Amino acid sequence: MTLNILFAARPERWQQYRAPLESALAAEGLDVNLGTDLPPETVDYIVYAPNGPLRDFTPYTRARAVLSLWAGVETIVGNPTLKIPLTRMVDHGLTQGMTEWVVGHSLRHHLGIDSHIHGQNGTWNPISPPLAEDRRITILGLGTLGQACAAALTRIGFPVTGWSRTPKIVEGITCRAGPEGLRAALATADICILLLPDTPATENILNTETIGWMPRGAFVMNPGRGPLIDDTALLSALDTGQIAHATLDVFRIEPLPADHPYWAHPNVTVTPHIAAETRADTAAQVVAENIRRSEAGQPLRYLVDPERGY
Ligand code: NDP
Ligand code: OXD
Repeated sequence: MTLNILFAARPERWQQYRAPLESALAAEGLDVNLGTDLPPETVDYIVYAPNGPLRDFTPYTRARAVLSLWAGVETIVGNPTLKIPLTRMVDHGLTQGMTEWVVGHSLRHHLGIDSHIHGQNGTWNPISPPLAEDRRITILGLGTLGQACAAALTRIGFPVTGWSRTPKIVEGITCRAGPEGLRAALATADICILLLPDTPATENILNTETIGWMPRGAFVMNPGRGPLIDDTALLSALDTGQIAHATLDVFRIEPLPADHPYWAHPNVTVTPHIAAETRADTAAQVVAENIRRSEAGQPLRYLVDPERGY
């Protein structure tokens, strides 16, 4: 049977994904009709990315699942017209990219690299940075990406604490969980990395009170989602020195408006939502495998729980 698969994303994504999806679906032994404009009542699966044309899922009466190309699903999970299973993206390229971004920016702050890049004024100032074992890192969010980053940072020698919604045991790191575990997790956050999803429970998780729980002069890195941070509280903590520097990849409004105070702040680094990009080749394989599983009556992988919102 030929499966009708709708690709619902921004037009430029179609150019990027068409060939990888076609070959990954064929490799799974699936006979498909893949397109961007199929009659809704004929569609069997929807491959989805934010900012595309699809808002109303009601006409897709036959569709069996929506497969997100993004790990973060906050733009779709609360859509009241979505009544079928939704999967999120878990993909090697995404995980490896995030690990590299997190390790790179952590080492920048840990080693004080900026002072050598920007401080070449003829002064010989041989102050050595501490060893990794003396710089504590806390990762808020201990899922696919948080755990991968924790493993990489631990290998370098950083003592890592992770915080999640449900209790966990992860070898080599200190695990804290739930609202009652947040204060202890932040108390050792010389560097704090946000890898939480954007849900009602995580909005403004870094605010005036919780930033105050962190050691003075801590570094904040947010590759998670913009709403995790109360921006006013962060700017004020940067001004008082409670936070030494914030490296931010994600924002409430993207692209970050040109007049946003983050751009001009000397202790903020903005990266344009590039911490981890879904790579078409590997992501297409994840999507194809899930469609094959669904057709074989096996459970979908990486299912989103609409109640939890991630
Ligand atoms: P996962 O779903 O695998 O992990 C989410 C983690 O957050 C889990 O450990 C979960 O806890 C924890 N969590 C969720 N809600 C709470 C809460 N209320 N309190 C405490 N912990 C909570 O997601 P990923 O690791 O794959 O991705 C994380 C986020 O990274 C994505 O949602 C997305 O927003 C962002 N992202 C950003 C990218 C970028 O380029 N900047 C690229 C890809 C993703 P538990 O384990 O108990 O469920
Ligand atoms: C994602 C992202 O969620 O790129 O995949 O932010």
